[in-house]
Amino acid sequence: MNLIDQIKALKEEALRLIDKAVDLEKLNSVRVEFLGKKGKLKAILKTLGKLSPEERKQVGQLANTVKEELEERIKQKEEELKKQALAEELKKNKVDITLPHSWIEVGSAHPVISTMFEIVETFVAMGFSVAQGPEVEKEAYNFDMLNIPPDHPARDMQDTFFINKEGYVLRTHTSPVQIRAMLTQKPPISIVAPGRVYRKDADPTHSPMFHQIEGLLVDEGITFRDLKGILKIFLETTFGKDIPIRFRPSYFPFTEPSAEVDIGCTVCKGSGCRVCKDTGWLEILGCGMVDPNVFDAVGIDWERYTGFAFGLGVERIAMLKYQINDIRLLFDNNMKFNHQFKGIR
Ligand code: FA5
Repeated sequence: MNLIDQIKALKEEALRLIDKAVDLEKLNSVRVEFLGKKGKLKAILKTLGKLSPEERKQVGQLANTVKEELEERIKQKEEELKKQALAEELKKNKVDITLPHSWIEVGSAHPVISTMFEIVETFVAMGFSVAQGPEVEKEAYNFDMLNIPPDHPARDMQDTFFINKEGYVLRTHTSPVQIRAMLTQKPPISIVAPGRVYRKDADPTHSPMFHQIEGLLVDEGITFRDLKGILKIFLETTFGKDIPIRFRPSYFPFTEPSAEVDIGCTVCKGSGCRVCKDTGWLEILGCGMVDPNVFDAVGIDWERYTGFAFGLGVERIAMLKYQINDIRLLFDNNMKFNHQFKGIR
C-alpha cells in the first residue's frame, strides 16, 4: 500500500474508533494512538524522506488535512460525550421537589430572656451600664450590708435557700449587686444588674427561681422625683403610654423612703383575675432612696451623695406583657407553650 492509501486507511480507522468511544478516556486514547507524538500518523510521516519532493508535498498536504479533520472530529465527540455525562449525572441526582422537606427547628429566645434583654436595653439607652454578681452570694452582701442584720425580722421577708457553705446563701434578690457596685466604684454610679435569684416560693405568681433586674443610681442631688421619672419612662417603653401605674408606700430595710410599683393588670384589664388576685393591679417592683446605713456599710458619704435603687421581677413583667396567667408555664418547657413566642425578638 502506498503512503496515500495508508493515510486514507488510517483516517477511516480513526474515525471509526472516535465514533465508537464511549467515554472521554477512550476518546483520549484514540487521540494518542493516531495523533500523539508516537502516534500512527507521525510514524507514517517519518518515512516521507524516502519520497520525491513532488510526492512528499502531496503526502504532506494530505497528512495535514487528515490531522485537522481528525482533531475536529475528536473535538465534536468530546463535546457530545461531556453533554451525555452531564445529562446522566442530572438524571441520577434528580431532585424530587414534591417530597415533603425535613423540619429543622429554629430556636428563639425564651420570653423571660427576651423581656430581660428588652428591659436592660431600655436602661442602657438611658445611660445605665450593666453589672453582674454571683448567684451563690455572701450572706453579708445579700443581707447584712443591706441593713438586714441576722436577727432582723426582714430576713423572713425572703425565704432563703441556705447552702452548706458557711456565710453564703443562694441570693434572694439582685440587691447584693448594689453592694458590689458601691464597693468597687465611686459615685456617680448608674448600673442595672440582671440575673437569677432564689426563694422558697411556689404559686401561680411566685417561682422558686426567678429573674430580677436591680437598678442603682448614686450621685449628688438625686431625689425620689428622679426615681419616679426613670421608672415611668421604663414602664411606658415596656407597656405603652396608657399603662396605669401606681406607687404604693412600702418598706425595704435598704431604702428609705420605700415604695412598691404596681401596674394595671394586663391579663384582665383591671376587672380582676387570678394573676392580680382580683385586685386589678400587679406588683412588679420594689424601690426607694438608698438608706444611709447602706451608704455607711460601703463607705459612701451620705451627706454628699443620695441615690435610688429598684428591683423588678422579670417573670411578672413577661406575664403581663404576654398575658400569661401562671408563672409556672414559663418553666414547664412545654413546647406548645414555648412555640407561641417564636420570633418575638
Ligand atoms: C426585693 O427583692 C428587693 N430587693 C427589691 C428592691 C430593690 C427594693 C432595691 C428597693 C430597692 P421583693 O421581694 O418585693 O423586693 O421582689 C421584687 C420583685 O420581684 C417583686 O415585685 C416581684 O415582681 C418579683 N418577685 C418576688 N418574688 C418572686 C417570686 N417568687 N417569683 C417571681 N417573681 C417574684
